[in-house]
Amino acid sequence: MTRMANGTSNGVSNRLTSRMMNRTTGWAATAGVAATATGTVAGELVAGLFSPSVSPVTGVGGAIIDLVPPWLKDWAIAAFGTADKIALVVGIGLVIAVLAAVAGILEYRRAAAGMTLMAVAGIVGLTAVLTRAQSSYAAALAPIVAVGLSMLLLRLFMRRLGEWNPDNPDAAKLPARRGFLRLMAGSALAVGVGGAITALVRRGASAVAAYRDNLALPRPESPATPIPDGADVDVDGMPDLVTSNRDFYRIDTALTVPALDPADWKLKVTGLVDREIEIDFDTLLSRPMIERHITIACVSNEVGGDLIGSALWLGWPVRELLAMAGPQAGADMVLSTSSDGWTASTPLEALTDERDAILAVGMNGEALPLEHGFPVRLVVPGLYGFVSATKWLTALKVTRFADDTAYWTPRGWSERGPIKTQSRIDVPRPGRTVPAGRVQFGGVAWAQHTGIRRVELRVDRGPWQEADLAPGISVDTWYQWQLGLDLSPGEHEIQVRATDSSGTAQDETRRPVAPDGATGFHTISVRVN
Ligand SMILES: Nc1nc2c(c(=O)[nH]1)N[C@H]1C(S)=C(S)[C@@H](COP(=O)(O)O)O[C@H]1N2
Ligand SMILES: [Mo]
Repeated sequence: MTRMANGTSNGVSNRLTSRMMNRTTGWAATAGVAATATGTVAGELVAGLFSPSVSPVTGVGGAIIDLVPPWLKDWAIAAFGTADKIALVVGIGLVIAVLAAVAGILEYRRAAAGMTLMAVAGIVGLTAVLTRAQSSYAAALAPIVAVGLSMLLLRLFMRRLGEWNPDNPDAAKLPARRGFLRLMAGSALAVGVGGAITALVRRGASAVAAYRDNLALPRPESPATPIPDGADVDVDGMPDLVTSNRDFYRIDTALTVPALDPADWKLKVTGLVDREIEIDFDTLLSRPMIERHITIACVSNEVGGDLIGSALWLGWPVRELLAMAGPQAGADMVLSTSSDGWTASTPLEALTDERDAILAVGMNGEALPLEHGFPVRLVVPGLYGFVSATKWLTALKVTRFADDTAYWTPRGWSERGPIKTQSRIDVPRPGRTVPAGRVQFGGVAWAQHTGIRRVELRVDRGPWQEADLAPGISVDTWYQWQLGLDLSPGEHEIQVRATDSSGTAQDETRRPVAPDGATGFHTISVRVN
């Protein structure tokens, strides 16, 4: 009442606008949106390049689809029809924009308040990305870049805005105004240019990722042997017996993950063969498939390292394809080539004998993740990845070791790479302090294509003590083991050693990973209270 009586109509509206939003607040909100847009575009670009299966926006979208109650999903489909996914992305964009504006205003009122909001949103995005089935640890990079850049830009904007202070009557004349507007223009330009590049990079990748997500794999004519009871030992902190696609280590030279369209994919078999062959993806899928548990490892895996994983692979035996081509006498190697030009040299015998080398299309019940070689890769039991596990496979050349060299050979690595028998202590973690008394040990051991017969531990170089060896899924997978040991207080050195099924113990000599795989006993120290 008093206010009404006091003010002219002009005064009232001024007071209202100044209370609702003065000019500085408006610019702060705009800055929040500009900073976030730039960061988000950068994050999407990073994802397009390094983890095409999932980006911050598609990760959050996927998580929302999984989390919304069915009635809301039904409503969205009824309301938006086939545009429901676009509606979701637009909706996510609007929510991000509102949060970004709020972050801008908060940050202007109180330094770090808006950045905190961005960080929280970033953690939500990171969680969404990492909980997606198609995720990988590389996928974490994109939300981190997105939020990091957004926060940095927000700070920059706020510094300029503070210098300018648009509500100051002389503001229009200040050079600070130019500084702020220039940053705004730069940000808009980055969003435009970055967005265009991202769209180009992601257009192919996201179409392939969508195709991959919807691909129905054939059922294997020859399923994997069931996992035997007790193969998975019940000790806290053990690695999963079958490694999830998300946790599976990733090694390759590909700066950007190839996104191959299965409709265009072809595999050529050439070289010393009676008949050159070319097959397409549908033909491959129509072949009788086998499914096998196989543990693959990287030659760069240090003793005790984690560049090793076990998965259920689905595909067509390579030997059947090679038999159609008819390798000629004198051939002893197959040079496999990936779409990005990377090559591996695999002994012909390893691809034609009964070990079930696979032209794999499936990994743990789904199509290969893009990062693990979609649509087709090689998996060869018993050989390190660098001489066998070609991802994004496009060609097989039957040849001779004397005539062709693979990618890593001139770079100081061996032309052949059988996996060396190894064992690893996973529990307790190295350097742990544990209470005195019985200490529970557990870990894995592998001798692909031969199998493990025995695992032993020794304490402070004392006598070897045999561990409980769990049954392996097959000789081509790792085995789990466990052993409880009574340890006296103090610092102890524990070593592990595996013996393969042929009776050969693992090599004690410490050798580096180059040129053909590390040897030596995994050795950890444990402090007992
Ligand atoms: N195209 C291609 N395939 C590749 C590589 C590569 O660099 N490029 N690296 C190999 C190596 S060294 C290993 S250890 C395995 C790793 O497979 P993963 O990334 O699926 O675990 O892939 C192999 N296949
Ligand atoms: Mo590797």
